Amino acid sequence: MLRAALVGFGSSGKTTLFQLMTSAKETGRAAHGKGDVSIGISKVPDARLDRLTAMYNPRKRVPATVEFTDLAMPAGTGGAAALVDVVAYKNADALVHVVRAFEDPAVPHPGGAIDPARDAQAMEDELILADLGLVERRLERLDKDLKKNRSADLERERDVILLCKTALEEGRPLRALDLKGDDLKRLRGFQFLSAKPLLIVVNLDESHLAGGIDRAIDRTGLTPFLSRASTAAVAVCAKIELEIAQLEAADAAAFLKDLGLTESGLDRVIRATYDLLGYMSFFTVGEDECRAWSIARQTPAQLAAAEIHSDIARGFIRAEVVGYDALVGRGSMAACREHGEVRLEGKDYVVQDGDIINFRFAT
Ligand SMILES: Nc1nc2c(ncn2[C@@H]2O[C@H](COP(=O)(O)OP(=O)(O)O)[C@@H](O)[C@H]2O)c(=O)[nH]1
Ligand SMILES: [Mg+2]
Repeated sequence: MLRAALVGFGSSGKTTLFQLMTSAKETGRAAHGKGDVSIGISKVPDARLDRLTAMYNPRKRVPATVEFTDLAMPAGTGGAAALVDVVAYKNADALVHVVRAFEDPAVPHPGGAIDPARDAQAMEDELILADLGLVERRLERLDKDLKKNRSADLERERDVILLCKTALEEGRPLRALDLKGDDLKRLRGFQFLSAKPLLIVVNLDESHLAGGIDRAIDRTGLTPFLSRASTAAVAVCAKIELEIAQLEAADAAAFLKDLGLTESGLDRVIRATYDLLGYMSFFTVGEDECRAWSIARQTPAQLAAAEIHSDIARGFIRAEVVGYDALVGRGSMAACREHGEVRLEGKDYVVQDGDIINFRFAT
């Protein structure tokens, strides 16, 4: 499951967005989570799963999920430094920075004037500082370990950490580093905050929507920031979209249309997160359950099987695969079989978006 963690300055709309994404009705109370940390689950909207469910009429329809974490962050500088010790932030696949663009005299901004570009950079600086702290702790430990036991692996780790240190000292986030193979794995293992892909959620006023939501982002001054590596943006009007999300479906659709929006805030934020991380879905179908699974693009079949269960990956024999369009076009798996459209693929087959897969495995 994909995990996203919310960051942002006070009163930017983090908790409002969290509620929008997870339908958590109350503030400050979590389904589970410690202290001020709230963790909630979003169901990934997917029209293809709806279609498959209509075809199979299964007992259960199980969408893919994204886990969101919200934390009441200490205001001002140092807010991010506390995050490096919060498990849900260390483990997150992506950071979602809620940047305030809405004006509301009743809700003062801790930084004074409303300035999305300033806030984006200020949070970046905090993440970088927090990671520098981690790097220094790590280096001390490594130096001690290296004195006891010089190994090639430790030496390489030290090289990578030093590379990170240089980048951070120059004000560059680690997501911009171009590491490969084992070095990239090492970097992931360190769980640095500035190494995580960054989705900027621009929290707008309704009035900003005139002329289209995409143009609204251009007007915030964030464009140069967004050209950086592994950085993307999506705009929401968190407060009003949360109100809309609590309406009946037909009313909600009408209100969204009035705002010039074709999709809900939940849909847009999840789609942007998937695009940023290069995620896609495959499906398992049957009378018992139709289910969507999320994986990174370029995932081989055996690793995709592990998403379901490690036993299926371990005992992997073959993947029976049919494309979504073929299945929906023919109307049944049997018809696809008759037309030779169900393929038997090996463990290295690269799973495609929308594949319907039945894993054959030995127990
Ligand atoms: N006008 C307006 N107010 C908002 C919007 N999003 C959040 N707020 C309000 O701003 C205040 C702070 O929001 P909250 O989500 O708690 O921010 P957090 O401190 O980042 O978690 C609350 O009173 C929200 O209702 C928005 O898009 N427009
Ligand atoms: Mg909050």
